[in-house]
Amino acid sequence: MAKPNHAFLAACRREHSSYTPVWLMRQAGRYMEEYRKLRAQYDFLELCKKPDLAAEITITPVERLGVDAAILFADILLVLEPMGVGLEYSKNGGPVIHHPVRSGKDVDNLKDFDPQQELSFVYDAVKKISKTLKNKVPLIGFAGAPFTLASYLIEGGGSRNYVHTKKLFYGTPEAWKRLMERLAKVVAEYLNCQIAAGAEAVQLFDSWAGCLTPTDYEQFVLPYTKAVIDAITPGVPVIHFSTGTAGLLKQIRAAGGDVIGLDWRVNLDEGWGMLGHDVAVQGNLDPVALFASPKDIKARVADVLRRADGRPGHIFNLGHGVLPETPVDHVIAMVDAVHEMSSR
Ligand code: 1CP
Repeated sequence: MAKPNHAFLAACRREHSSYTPVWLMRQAGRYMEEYRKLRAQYDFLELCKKPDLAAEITITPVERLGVDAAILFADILLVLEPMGVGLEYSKNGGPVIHHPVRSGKDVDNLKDFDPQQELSFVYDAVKKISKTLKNKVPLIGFAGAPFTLASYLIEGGGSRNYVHTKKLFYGTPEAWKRLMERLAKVVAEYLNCQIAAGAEAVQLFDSWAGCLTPTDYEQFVLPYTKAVIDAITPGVPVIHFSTGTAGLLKQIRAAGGDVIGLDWRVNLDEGWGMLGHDVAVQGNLDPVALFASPKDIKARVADVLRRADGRPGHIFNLGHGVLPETPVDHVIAMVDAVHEMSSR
């Protein structure tokens, strides 16, 4: 059930609320002792595939930190496994794709699958979480955006320069188009299944879009991200997240989203000004700022809030995920500071 007066959902809709809502990307993860303990017993993919554990990992930080939204514990790369590319997470958690896609033939050899059936463990987790969180905070579902997913499929893991990815769209634009169309279709279906199971908002992670030129983004990425966003169940807010895209904000906005993510490389007021105030924003504290003293954290929170200027439609977050070594008490100090200083 939607909670229409909740601060997080109100901000997604650019409605007023009595304080600025806050949550953190990667709030369920390695900086928390509770997570590390579970992780010592289970492989990462196993955790994702056991709905009881995924639900527990999702809910623990909500209770511990006092944040205004939960984010499903899962990973953007889960949708790649049923395509038959050999997804594995190495000991340190970094993803590896054993059979990367490098040609049109590789694209055509990807397995077709039904996201409703093959990823049912995700929706089971969403159902369990929604039941537990009822009347507390909204649950955010998520998926990788087509470009960021394609970059992992093609590079075989994380990358610095995205050489293979760019070579595919420069050299074989037809194969690129086929790949992006398939990813867009799968991602939209996957997100709509999460919504049907109880997710009240969804975030599309285009974490690595910042490596693109504005022209390449427009030609090779924008149409597919837009297709995903346009296909999302009407009425459910979409957060469009990316990093390093201060020079791409016009294009990111054109691709869509009710809320646009801003990272710390742009001042929040300037970024919001470039996007236009008829869209909500999410961000944008530097994740490394959480290693500063609680006094300094408070000052940096104050600066972000000052730049948001009390306008409706600001969701406080980091500009990217919380880092594994972050002290939990500093995270709590940040959440408390946002609530205290934005209270109105
Ligand atoms: O060892 C471990 O315990 C695994 C670490 C880990 C965790 C906790 C991975 C591997 N994924 C996750 C969970 C995860 N991933 C969530 C859970 C919800 C949350 O608390 O936010 C989410 C939303 C993601 C999304 C994700 N996975 C993104 C987009 C966000 C971002 O950080 O940019 C990306 C790029 C991934 C790929 C991925 N999966 C895991 C890692 C370490 C990575 C990044 C690797 C890289 O830098 O290329």
